[in-house]
Amino acid sequence: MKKRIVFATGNAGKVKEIRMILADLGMEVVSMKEAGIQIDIVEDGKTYEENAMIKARAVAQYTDDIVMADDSGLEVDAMNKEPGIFSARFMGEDTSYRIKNGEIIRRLEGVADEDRTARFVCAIAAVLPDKRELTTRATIEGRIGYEEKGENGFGYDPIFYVPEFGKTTAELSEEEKNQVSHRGKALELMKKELMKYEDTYR
Ligand code: ITT
Repeated sequence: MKKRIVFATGNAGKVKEIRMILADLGMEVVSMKEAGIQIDIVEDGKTYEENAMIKARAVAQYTDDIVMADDSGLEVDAMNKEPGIFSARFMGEDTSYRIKNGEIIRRLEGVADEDRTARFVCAIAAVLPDKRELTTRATIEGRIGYEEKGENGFGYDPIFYVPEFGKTTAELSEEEKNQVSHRGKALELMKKELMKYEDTYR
């Protein structure tokens, strides 16, 4: 029987993007909650890859489906690459992104355009039904803007300006963002990896 993909994330913004990016695999993609797996996972890794694998392994204990997880973050060069792996926890997990984004803009007051460089990083981890493990990583380079712009996406998207588009990732359509984003590119790499292991899930 064809396996489905259980995605080990509780972030609704991620789930929406991931579903769209993985659609052409022709496999059912469900969130851990939709799969009936409700567990608290302590993300105590030191890298995006470690944290992604911690999440994927935790959920893989409860299913023989393919499990994938995403660990991602925003690195602001003028803030010593913070918040980085602590992006969700920056200023507290429950603090609104209006406040978090406002704080980053405030910390960059007086910083010139060329020094406002930043990147989104995404690591994807997968645990296959035979418990083999895979990871991929990708980034998108941009700059921190001077105000929030755009309504699409989630999290830090309204302050992440992509020079090639002349827009923030919150002003891009879903399709546009997925084509160039850290998550889009890391998942495309994961799809290629998965093809090599087709025997273990079809
Ligand atoms: P899960 O662990 O349940 O997947 P999370 O939101 O806690 O959800 P992370 O630990 O990977 O996920 O934190 C990533 C944070 O980085 C996320 O909450 C956003 O603040 C930020 N982030 C990552 N990708 C982003 C994107 O595409 N657009 C805007 N912000 C993003």
